[in-house]
Amino acid sequence: MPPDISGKWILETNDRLEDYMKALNIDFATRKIALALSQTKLITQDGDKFTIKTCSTFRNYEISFTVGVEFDEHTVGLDNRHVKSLIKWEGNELVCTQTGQKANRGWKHWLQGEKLYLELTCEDVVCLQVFKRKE
Ligand code: ECB
Repeated sequence: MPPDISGKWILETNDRLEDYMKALNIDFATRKIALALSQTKLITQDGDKFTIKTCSTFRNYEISFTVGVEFDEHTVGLDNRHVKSLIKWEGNELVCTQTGQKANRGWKHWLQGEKLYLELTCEDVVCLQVFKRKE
């Protein structure tokens, strides 16, 4: 059985988000806003079907997918690129590869202790976010 990462999670720590945004060519002003934001993840998980909503006071971003089924992702409000995304379980890690203009792009989620981890990768940059459960 894969782990259950569903629930409401709030960002606790954020490492190298600015470098990740630079790798995605996000402009200076948007980076400064994004860096100052609190983020909340709302994850629903029903077997292989997921919805992940990333919410903030500035912008929200949502994806829905089925594990193992590639889909077209348009990162509206992030870097606004089109990628082909494929998400799989690799052991206890939920791993996404985002194929497109940017090399080595993707993310992975896993649970450790009471925390939800997210690694966001683009080119040679790895951003690490740690979330704790909200209520
Ligand atoms: C949606 C809240 C953040 C809004 C930031 C707005 C502009 C910054 C532009 C690009 C920054 C790139 C990423 C910001 C960090 C996290 C957003 C979602 C990252 C993501 O791909 O999450 C995955 C895994 O949980 C699900 O979409």
